Amino acid sequence: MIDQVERLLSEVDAFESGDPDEIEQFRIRMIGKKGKVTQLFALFKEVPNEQKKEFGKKLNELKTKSTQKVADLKGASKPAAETKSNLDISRPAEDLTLGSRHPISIVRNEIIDIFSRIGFSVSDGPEIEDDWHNFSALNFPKEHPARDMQDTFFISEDFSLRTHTSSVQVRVMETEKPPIRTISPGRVFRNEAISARAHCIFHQVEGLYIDKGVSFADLKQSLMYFAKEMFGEGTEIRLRPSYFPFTEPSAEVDISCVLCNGKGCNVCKNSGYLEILGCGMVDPNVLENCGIDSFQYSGFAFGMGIERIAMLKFGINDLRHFFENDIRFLKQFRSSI
Ligand code: 2NL
Repeated sequence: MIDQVERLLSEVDAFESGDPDEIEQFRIRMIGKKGKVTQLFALFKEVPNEQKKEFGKKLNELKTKSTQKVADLKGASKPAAETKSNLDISRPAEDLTLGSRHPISIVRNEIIDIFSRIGFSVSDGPEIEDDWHNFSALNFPKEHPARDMQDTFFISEDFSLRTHTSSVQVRVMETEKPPIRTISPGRVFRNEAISARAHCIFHQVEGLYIDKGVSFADLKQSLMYFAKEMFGEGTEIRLRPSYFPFTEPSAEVDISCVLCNGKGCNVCKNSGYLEILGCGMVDPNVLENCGIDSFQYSGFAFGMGIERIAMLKFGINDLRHFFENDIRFLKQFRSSI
């Protein structure tokens, strides 16, 4: 039995490891509750009397050496605690886990970037608006359905949540002199049932350009530049006549389908085109309402839903994804702006 203790002692001497799991296995085998040391202590009474002294001594040695070995190896396997004297101030910092931008922010920033390259500034305004800035100044007739409770969130008799960011541009026209070249991105609110295609809160960018001699050709050229920058050089645009209370003439703008390049697929419903925005020449009544002489000045304006642009750009088929903040959706988007 003394031989057995001696073999274990040389095993302890020889054991080396930096792996915490291996060290723990060794500790359990030697000095664990059912380990070798415990087993051998239990056999003590069976040792012949004349060997008891030596056996006891060796066994105690086995216990202390094993305990010491485990403590030494465990200490060495842990990185030394950083103290003031060994602090490495040149060590690169640990990686920060970065979040990512929301796809609506990515597309909004890209729209701002594109229009700022052709001289547009960014304007901001309140989300709670009075009737004048949201409707009356923009030529909405008194009986227009948009003024109805069904379509607009009213806060009081006189105030509502803005239904478009044109209200911001009315404020710009009232306070600044032409030339005016500005876009207004922001949240807008409409009293609609939530579905894959509609939401009661969404995001818009409206644009306004007022100066002497601004024409429909300027409007077309600016929107063609935008479409090509946003969706690629090969993108074509098409204008269809439309109606808005605040522009005359008005048009809706389509781009050649981003998926089939105009050949026809199920996204463009075989038309080859996708609608992206509405636009027109600012109605002279609107200019006059905002204190701008409509005989001297003309202007164009346009409005687009950021969600719609983002859905086309990223191939997203349900508007509700933008508002649910599911991390599996959000983490797919990366951007440089
Ligand atoms: C759409 C259509 C449009 C405008 C917005 C505008 C603003 C002022 C004066 C005249 Cl201050 N017009 N904005 C013009 C035409 C269309 O938006 O479908 N938006 C999502």
